[in-house]
Amino acid sequence: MSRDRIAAAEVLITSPGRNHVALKITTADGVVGWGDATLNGRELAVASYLRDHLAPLLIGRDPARIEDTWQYFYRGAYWRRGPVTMTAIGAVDLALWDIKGKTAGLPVYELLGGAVRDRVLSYTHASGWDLPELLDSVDAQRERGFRAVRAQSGVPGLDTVYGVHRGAAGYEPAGRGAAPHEEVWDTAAYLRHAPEVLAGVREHVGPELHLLHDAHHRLTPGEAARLGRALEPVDLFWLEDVTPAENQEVLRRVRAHTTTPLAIGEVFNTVWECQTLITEQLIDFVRTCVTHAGGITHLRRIAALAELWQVQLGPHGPSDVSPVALGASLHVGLSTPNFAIQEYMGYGEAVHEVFPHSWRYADGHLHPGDEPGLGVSVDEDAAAKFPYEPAYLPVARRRDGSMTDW
Ligand code: CS2
Ligand code: MG
Repeated sequence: MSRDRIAAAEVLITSPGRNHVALKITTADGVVGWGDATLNGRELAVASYLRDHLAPLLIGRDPARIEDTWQYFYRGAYWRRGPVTMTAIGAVDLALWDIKGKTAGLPVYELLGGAVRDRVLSYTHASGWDLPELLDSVDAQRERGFRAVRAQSGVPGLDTVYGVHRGAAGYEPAGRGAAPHEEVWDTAAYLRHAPEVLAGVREHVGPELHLLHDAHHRLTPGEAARLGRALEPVDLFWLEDVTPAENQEVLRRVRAHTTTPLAIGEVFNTVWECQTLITEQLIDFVRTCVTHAGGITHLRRIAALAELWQVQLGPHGPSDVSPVALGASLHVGLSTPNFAIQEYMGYGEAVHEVFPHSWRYADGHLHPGDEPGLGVSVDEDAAAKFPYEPAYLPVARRRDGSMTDW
């Protein structure tokens, strides 16, 4: 029996409200697989990596050899890891799993061992410049059925704060334009305010709603330890990115001072960046994303290591992870025992138009659907209506002008 071959690999950039990069792989038998290659603020780098380096090497390969292709692109580059490389490899991986499912006539989760749960718990974002506005936002998400809500608040004295937007539009951090917006950050003001406002949210919602909060890489380990301890009465589901974790060992200090559950990993791209965090149980949840961490193939390796140390998965799922990647993450979520929760920030109508999908939200949970493959496609005519526009994530400076982490 002659085996199918990859006949084409095309990169598609579209901007329905925000930039997305998609990879379309077509086989000689006409089977199409889609991958997500969106890297917020660096989209063109991944598009070039795919167009100029990986796509030519895909032509003629056996689409069924997903693991071999992963190894070929990971080891064959010589220059390993990093968000651009791993997002490009991730896009290829998603597209090949999509093809494998379509060829088998099965949803990808069936190829990953079948469902271990009926649906995937999800959380979404709530925000407000002050406590009353934040409580309204939390209540609105509870009315939509969410059992888990992330709460982000403004900080007195700061004009901008991560995760909080002005006005009715949804929060989109990447600002259009030729350069990043510059924001001022004041950790001391944040540390004075966060415990009080999050305690106010807990008092309002009662004990059952899962509350999450994202510190977004802005604290030192000492500050993180203080915040974690101060938030223990709030009973958070997790406190996220309390400190930059390139040096994973700094979490030992945080862990020694607080029992608040910790989640880290959305900016990590391979198991090696979170290996110590996992094997020393310095975190409770690993946040690596199915696109930026090398696809389904590598996310399952991270999940397997995490399972040995009773660390759970809570993958990244903001607006800059496209519906293709959200679908892929849900196939992993349905079939992975230590998958705890999926972030689901939601999308604008134009994004749903460009990315028709079988995954569904209902009653605080998500399900990938049972279409063969990933269950997400790209309406290329609709995508063409939204051309790419340069956009960058903000940068943050302290009040003295020195750079800090946004
Ligand atoms: C955030 C992200 O959702 C989250 O947890 O950390 O929204 C992050 O700011 C964006 O993905 C950056 O592009
Ligand atoms: Mg985050």
